[in-house]
Amino acid sequence: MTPLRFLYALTLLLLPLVVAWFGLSVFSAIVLVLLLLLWRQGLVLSALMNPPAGPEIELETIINSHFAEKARWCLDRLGVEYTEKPWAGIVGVFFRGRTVPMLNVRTGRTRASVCESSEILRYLYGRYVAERGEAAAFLEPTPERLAWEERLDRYGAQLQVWIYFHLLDDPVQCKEAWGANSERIPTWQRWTLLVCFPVFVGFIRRAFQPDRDHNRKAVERIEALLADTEKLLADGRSTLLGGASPDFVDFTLAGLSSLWAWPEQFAAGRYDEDRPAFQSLPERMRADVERWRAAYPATAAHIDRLYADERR
Ligand SMILES: N[C@@H](CCC(=O)N[C@@H](CS)C(=O)NCC(=O)O)C(=O)O
Repeated sequence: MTPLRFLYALTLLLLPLVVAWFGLSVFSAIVLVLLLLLWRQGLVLSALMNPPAGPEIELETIINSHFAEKARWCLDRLGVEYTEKPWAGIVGVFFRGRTVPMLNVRTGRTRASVCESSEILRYLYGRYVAERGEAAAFLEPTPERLAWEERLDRYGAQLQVWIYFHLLDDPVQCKEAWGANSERIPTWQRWTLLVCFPVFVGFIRRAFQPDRDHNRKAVERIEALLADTEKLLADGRSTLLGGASPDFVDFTLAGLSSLWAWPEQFAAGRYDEDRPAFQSLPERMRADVERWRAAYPATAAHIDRLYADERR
């Protein structure tokens, strides 16, 4: 939001107070409303005449978000220039009602936004396949890849239940994971996170219901998915669906699994100092990770290899 739009929104909020405070007449209130409508129209037209400056492509994220990592990885792989705008966890969804990743692109005189990691990948393929050819082939949405992505996205959602089951009872780690200590997050967001933390925790508990029972079911589903990837990878193939080089399904599996595999090359190492150390995570969470690494060695090795070889 530009400063002028912010000022407009603030004025809109304060207007009823001004009217009540000064005991203005109905006629004066109508004049103020008309002036505000005029101001709004001015903002719309000036935005059209002077398209906002700023990056051509911007990815709004939460640093440690696994869905953001999926989109970030595909953007990196595609090799397009973009700017990342990290937010403190929950601030964006709570106050703006949008999830991350969110891609903002300049479209002529206006800007367009795409939410949902899968929709972002579809946009990137459509936008860049003609221009980049082979370099965009890893994003081609074949029916088989799309079916796997759908399953993997559900696995990503189960992982959210699992991680919140462990993290919500550990406020220090939870705040850190949401970016409370990160210098890259605007100060106002970090303060908002600290002040609103109990409300955010309540919101997440309502949204994900990460209690013992739900966590058990989530873990069952996570393990069912990992058992299936393990079967595919058992023949020694180097990509999940058997292609010659990794595609977006591999990056989706690895990016979403970053929540438990905790790879060193997460986000290509851009946020090393903003991630909690694996050893500092709750013990029961680490126990699950060790169990998964032992039970699904081919999948764990695939994820580790993708991060080591493809995410530098
Ligand atoms: N299905 C969505 C899931 C996105 C999602 O759940 N994102 C989480 C972070 S992993 C989020 O936006 N949380 C809200 C927030 O922290 O602001 C996608 O694929 O993008």
